[in-house]
Amino acid sequence: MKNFRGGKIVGNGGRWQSLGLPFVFLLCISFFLAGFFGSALFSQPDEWSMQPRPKPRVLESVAEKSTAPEEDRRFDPLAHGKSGEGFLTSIPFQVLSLNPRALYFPNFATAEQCQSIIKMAKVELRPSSLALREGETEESTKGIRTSSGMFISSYEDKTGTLARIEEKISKATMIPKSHGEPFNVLRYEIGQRYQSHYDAFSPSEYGPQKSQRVASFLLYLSDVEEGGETMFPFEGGVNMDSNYDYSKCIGLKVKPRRGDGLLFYSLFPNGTIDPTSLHGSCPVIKGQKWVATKWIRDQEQEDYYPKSN
Ligand SMILES: O=C(O)CCC(=O)C(=O)O
Repeated sequence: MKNFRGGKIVGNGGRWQSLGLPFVFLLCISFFLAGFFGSALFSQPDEWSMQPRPKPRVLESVAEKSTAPEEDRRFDPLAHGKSGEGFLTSIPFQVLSLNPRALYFPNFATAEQCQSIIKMAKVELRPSSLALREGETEESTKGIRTSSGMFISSYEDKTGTLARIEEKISKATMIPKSHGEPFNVLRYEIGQRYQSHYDAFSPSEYGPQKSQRVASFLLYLSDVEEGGETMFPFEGGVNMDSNYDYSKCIGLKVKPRRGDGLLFYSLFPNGTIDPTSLHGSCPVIKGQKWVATKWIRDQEQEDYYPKSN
């Protein structure tokens, strides 16, 4: 039985006293060292927590899982065809959704490129317009798309910025540049939005089409403090009832970040419209949103090249 009295342990401790002070001292030192090294071992930070977290890349994750010998995993370019390239291109992307097919491209453009596009667009902005269905008028569609915008072709940009972006979009989509409409640069101020809609034109609503929009590439030119997300309300096949309210801001929401890209396909590989490609822009709540949209068609655009006089 032990009693605590005056800060000293008293009781049947005669056996320890007989072993002597040096022994007790050695025992204490051994406990201390065992505790110190033991805790250091268990709290050892791993390789990942020591370094800044690397950005995940799809190709890297495939390489990590590979069981092939090291030599087989090198990314060496091959002999290329007449229209090919002798180097590898890396455009990191994330699959955001399969219904619709939507990919996110972080840091697709530089801050300087974004600034340069805003600068050239700013002076030309007009209220954005809509392609009207039969029976619709400007009056009846008021409030659906409230941003300002302008159109610009890459050949009109003497800085070459748009041509470089267009080249990269064409690599990411593997659709020739000449299938792209001019860039539609948009500015959304507080409260402005684009209600959910399809970029492809259904012939039953818009009449026969000479060419169709296959995909859309959005390049975000600014961050937005709050709101302004690009939304896909039917993503994954949800919310698809016939009474859907197109002004709602729900579903998969993509937050605009300067320089990032978003690609989604409006058509299935068989050429029919993917109903889950319905999308829009949520209202901006705080800040301003700038975005450059490129609609990509299944046919070459007649006006892609400048008219020679
Ligand atoms: O601004 C957005 O996020 C969407 C733009 C859009 O839907 C369009 O330009 O078709």
